[in-house]
Amino acid sequence: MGKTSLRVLGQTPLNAEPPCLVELTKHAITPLHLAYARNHSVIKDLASEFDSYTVKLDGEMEGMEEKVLNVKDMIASFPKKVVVAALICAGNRRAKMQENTGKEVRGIKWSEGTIANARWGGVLLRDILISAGIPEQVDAQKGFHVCFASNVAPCEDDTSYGGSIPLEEVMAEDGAAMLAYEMNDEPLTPDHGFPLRVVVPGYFGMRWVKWVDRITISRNESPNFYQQRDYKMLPECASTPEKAIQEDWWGRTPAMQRLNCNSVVAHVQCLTLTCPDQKTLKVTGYAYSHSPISRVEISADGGETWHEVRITYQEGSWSWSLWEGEVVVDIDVDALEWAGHGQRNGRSKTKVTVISRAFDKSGGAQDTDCRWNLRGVGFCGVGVGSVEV
Ligand SMILES: Nc1nc2c(c(=O)[nH]1)N[C@H]1C(S)=C(S)[C@@H](COP(=O)(O)O)O[C@H]1N2
Ligand SMILES: [Mo]
Repeated sequence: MGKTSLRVLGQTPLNAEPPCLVELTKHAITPLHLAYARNHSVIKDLASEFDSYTVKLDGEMEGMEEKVLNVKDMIASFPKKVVVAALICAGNRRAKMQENTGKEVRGIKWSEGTIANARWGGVLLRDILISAGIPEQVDAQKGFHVCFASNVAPCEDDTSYGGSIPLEEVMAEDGAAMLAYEMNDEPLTPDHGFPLRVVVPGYFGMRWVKWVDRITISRNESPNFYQQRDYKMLPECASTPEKAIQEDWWGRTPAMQRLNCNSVVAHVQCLTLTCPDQKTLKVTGYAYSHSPISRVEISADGGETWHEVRITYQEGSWSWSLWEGEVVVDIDVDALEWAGHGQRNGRSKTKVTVISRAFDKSGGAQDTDCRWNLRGVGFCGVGVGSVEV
């Protein structure tokens, strides 16, 4: 699938992420060859079915009209919307959660590369739903959910793939929930959902249903496994899969929906080599939240002092934010040489760790106390990077 630059964590179904954060964060818009792949089923190549591919629209809302939309007609008849938005897996940083807590988490041990900031082209779901008679008044939308489903292939844990988000979010006038047919100005590739995928900016990746073929307006969230029994930040006491089921933690815990505030250190570099007892470190990384990032800070002393960094890229309301900044650290040269017993080869160096935290424009902050959860989802402990100086 042209994903040879990715580190493969699972072959069937294909799950893979870019191996190098320096490379990933070099690009404001993630090129296709660095866009991670996350699949709960085989990847269907639907090219030969494009002409007859339809999306069924139905539901239990009074006054709405059931429709079967031919994708080709839909693309031709609704205005095209283009939006930059970051697609992020809820399992991003899972390995870090396990590393930080020392407790086993269940799931693919993703590092910090399951994020793709892309330009999505498609038709607004709002336009489609209005054409089917869904009311524009917020009052009438409350309590309903838009359930997306893909029935093209059976999944690991369910016969189909599905997920939902609240109807008001889809209908928001300043929103951009869409059925996308383009990624980075090219038709979607099979692995990213050709011919049509859901794009819900500000929401976690599992709601961005690929190969979508049914949209249902319902009073309930999607009944699909991936809405009900996965992608929830279970409390720490739900410590085993059995306990989670017996004590009904899946039923009692809300589904993850909107992105949480998060930051990751991509690279720490030592800038000055001349002065032995003081080093300037250059630090880069990315951050995201459900609303635009307002500030990112770094610390080289374990969180005692924080320094604001520059945001070097942000586009519209839903892109990731790239950032870079410098921090000066004092090096205790005497302690170093003592520790090395006078041996200089390598032992005269010390490791400096830099951590990061982010804030967003809605007043949210990265919840760096983030605890362990069974499925290792939503991890947002401080971003961490280090360098030998
Ligand atoms: N039909 C379908 N849609 C899906 C999935 C899937 O397995 N099947 N995976 C979801 C998850 S968990 C994520 S993170 C994103 C990944 O999208 P990508 O493979 O285009 O990067 O797609 C979402 N949509
Ligand atoms: Mo995901």
